[in-house]
Amino acid sequence: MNKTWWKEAVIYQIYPRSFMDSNGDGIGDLNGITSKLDYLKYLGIDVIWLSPVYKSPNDDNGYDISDYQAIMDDFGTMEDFDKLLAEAHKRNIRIVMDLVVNHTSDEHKWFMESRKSKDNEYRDYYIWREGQNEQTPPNNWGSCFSGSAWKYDEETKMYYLHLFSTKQPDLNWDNPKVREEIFAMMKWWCDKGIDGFRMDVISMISKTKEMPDGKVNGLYGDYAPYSVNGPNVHKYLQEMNKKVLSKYDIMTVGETPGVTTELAKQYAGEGSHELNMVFQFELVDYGGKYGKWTDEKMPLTVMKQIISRWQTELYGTAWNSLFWDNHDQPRAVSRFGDDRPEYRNASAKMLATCLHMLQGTPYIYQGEELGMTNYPFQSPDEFRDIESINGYKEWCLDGKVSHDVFWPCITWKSRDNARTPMQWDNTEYAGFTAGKPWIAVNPNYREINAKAETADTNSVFHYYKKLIALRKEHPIMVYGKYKLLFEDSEELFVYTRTLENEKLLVVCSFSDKEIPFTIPDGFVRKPCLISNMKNAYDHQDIVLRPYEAFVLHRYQQ
Ligand code: TEU
Ligand code: CA
Repeated sequence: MNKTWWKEAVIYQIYPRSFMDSNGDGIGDLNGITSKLDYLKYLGIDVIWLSPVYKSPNDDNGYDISDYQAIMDDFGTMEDFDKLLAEAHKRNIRIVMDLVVNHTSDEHKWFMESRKSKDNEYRDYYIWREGQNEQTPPNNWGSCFSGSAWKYDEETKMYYLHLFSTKQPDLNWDNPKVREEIFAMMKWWCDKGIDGFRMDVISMISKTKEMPDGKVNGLYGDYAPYSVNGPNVHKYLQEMNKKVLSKYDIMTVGETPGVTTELAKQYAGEGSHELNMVFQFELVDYGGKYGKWTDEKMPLTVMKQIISRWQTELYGTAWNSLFWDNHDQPRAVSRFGDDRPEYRNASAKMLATCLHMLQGTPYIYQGEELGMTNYPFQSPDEFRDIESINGYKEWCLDGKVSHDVFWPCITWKSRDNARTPMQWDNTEYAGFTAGKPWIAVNPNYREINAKAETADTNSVFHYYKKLIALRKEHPIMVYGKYKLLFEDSEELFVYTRTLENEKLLVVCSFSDKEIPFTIPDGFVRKPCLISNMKNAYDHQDIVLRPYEAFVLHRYQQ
């Protein structure tokens, strides 16, 4: 297996709008991020993934880009960006940009041209189709953010495709001019010195020519068979790799809804000349009662099967990316751990242990290192996210399901859980802004904040710091081979990693009860690399406390 810097790195995701506000307008910005680089350096991360900072009307908080080579007004200027990049590099921190090229904003100049007339030179940059009439779109596909995936455009009396919001028209990747423009833009950023790309819904860029109705699932037809992992996606990524990626020492991670382990080997296989790794969604897309909205919890055995399949099938052939949460997901500790006050600290550390000891590149989403929790929503007016706002309207206000039934589902999955401001200290608005924040601060900032966490050596923060440092000392954490033990347990996630004559035993309790446990032969009294409890692990039969996690290390005789 090739050794590379991005396999050994730990990546920290920043959602700039909610990270740090430097000028009191209530919106996080680039100078805010620069002011917190020392905090990130102290944590020990190697790479920042910046969610989009480009010019945008913010229909989807920057995932709707109107100019790929300019900075969003709310976030600052290109000079601020250059300063952030230089200051990060000074600290040996790399910066990976979000590349959102499945769609643009409808305010991008390409789309403003495209919609003008059928013979405009930009017409074919987007996906236009005739519908039967103004009320009947070309097919029954639903958009990710509710409603039809087609919008009728008065100007030319045709429909354009938008798999996300109506303000995010899908680009037509079959047009070679579109690809050339995107590749040129990517080179421009690489020449500036950025260190890679996280590619937004990159598995959705290639659509079939025929666009028949999809199977109705929920309220609309499913577009996936015709636009996810589509006919030319690998061809286009290989072209991108050849013309851009291969010319720079950068890393790439594809956000690939619908990816399987087999496809991951194509997208991110050693030697497939596409991407370095992909994000898979099997852990986070579990369940769904009303579209994606659900309050179902994944059984531990199911989680272990999914993780084990990815660990085993990609071993030696492709590379995993590891994450519990991001800006689109609820908070990790609330979803997979236990955010009740007595268990929050232990279960956040347990989840961190479980993830960072797996093979792959770990991603930390801002605030995860503090054990930040879901937001206690009281009313739908608190939503800021287009997906939650439209979802509430489509399912609840339009009368398909009652508020009481729907509320636990939408509050459990809402992306706004992850988007409340970073909790820096216990002053007003958690030290995020001197003004009024664009989205409410989680009221638990008085207890959960970076100032308190960095001051307390027993904190979630210091545990993450230690895990990151361990990764630098123990290549087995990066390169060791994975094996699952006790696969039928609904309480314990136990696995080993093996590298030459070294072995790690990773034990994580996902239970709020005490669980008896027999330490496998050969590991009793072996050095403990990290544990979230005070325990000697010097007897074979022990009782694990709620959410206990530890890692033992041995050399084979
Ligand atoms: O997300 C794409 C995606 O498939 C989902 O995670 C989506 O956000 C939604 O939760 C589906 O239920 C990416 C970005 O990460 C997201 O923030 C953007 O809104 C989206 O693409 C469109 O650019
Ligand atoms: Ca600001």
